Amino acid sequence: MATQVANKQIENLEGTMEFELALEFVRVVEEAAIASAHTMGTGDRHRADQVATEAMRSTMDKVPMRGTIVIGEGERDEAPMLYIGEKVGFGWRDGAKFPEVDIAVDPLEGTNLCATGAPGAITVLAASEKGGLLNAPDCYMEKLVVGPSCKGVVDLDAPVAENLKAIARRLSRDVADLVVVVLDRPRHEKLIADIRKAGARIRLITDGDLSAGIAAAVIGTGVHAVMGSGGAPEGVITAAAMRCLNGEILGRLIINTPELEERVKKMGITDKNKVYTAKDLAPGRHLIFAATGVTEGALMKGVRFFGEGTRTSSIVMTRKSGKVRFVESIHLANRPDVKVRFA
Ligand code: VTB
Repeated sequence: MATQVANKQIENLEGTMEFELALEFVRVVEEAAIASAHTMGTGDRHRADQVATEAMRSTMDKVPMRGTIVIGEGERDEAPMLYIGEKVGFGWRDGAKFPEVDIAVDPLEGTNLCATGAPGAITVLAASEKGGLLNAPDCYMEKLVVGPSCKGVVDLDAPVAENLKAIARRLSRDVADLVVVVLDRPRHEKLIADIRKAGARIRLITDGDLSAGIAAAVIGTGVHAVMGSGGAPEGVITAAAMRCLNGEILGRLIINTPELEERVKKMGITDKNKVYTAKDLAPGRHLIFAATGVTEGALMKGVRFFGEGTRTSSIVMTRKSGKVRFVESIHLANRPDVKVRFA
């Protein structure tokens, strides 16, 4: 009986988690974005990442939750904060009143973009009930991201030309009308050649396959797929976004050294060739995805400083409650002459 009551209590907390924490997490990504935007264009990517991490960490501690970082800045001994396993939020002090959540963070996705003032840098996190996000190792992941209409018709092992044909068919257009986003890296030389040979168009990006993935899952962005390898942790955060947008990510860890093989074994991953779907990577019933633009982007504007305040554009999505919210915030400076402007 006592456990039944306790289970019911946990269920209730989980059930309200999306409502209670969505806006709280917007605060977290906003503060990180403002901090890193101050370093925009300074050429110092480490500093940009550091200030985003610090801001994210300190804001997170004001959130009424019992949070655990499952994807973060690194292992405990290599990252001073937001390390894997770190407890965050003020709920831990007050016992079981607050929801227990797992959190995956990427305090600054596109550190180079921010350091050079290039478009597309974002601060981002995903959260779920306990166990709702795969604890992916910090290695590369082969990825294929598509929108809702292409779910189930693409295959990570199929030739690129076949996947493109399937995507084109589902989107009622020719392969030549497709735009595929690929990270501009030497390792993608063959992939790029294959996409070109198949007749599709390519948008090469220097960084930031996470935002590109979101663009691919949304109609009207002019991006139809993301292909190639990038970070596995970002793959999990992308998966959380896909579950909120009904898109799909297929991913496979690239385990190419004996050390990595050992590490994933320890993490309990037995099949290193497994192709993960969005649901495998972010299985949570309750999921929150929050991101703020640092520099200009396709989905969100960058941070704008205007003397008496700061303006930020964010997106926050929840899976179970099915909301995609665009949050435009004005953060007023504590000054007697403060004004709010609408545009
Ligand atoms: C970066 C970054 C991506 O993967 O490329 C990184 O821009 C790893 O790739 O957005 P490199 O080591 O080749 O830079 C991401 O962080 C995420 O997938």
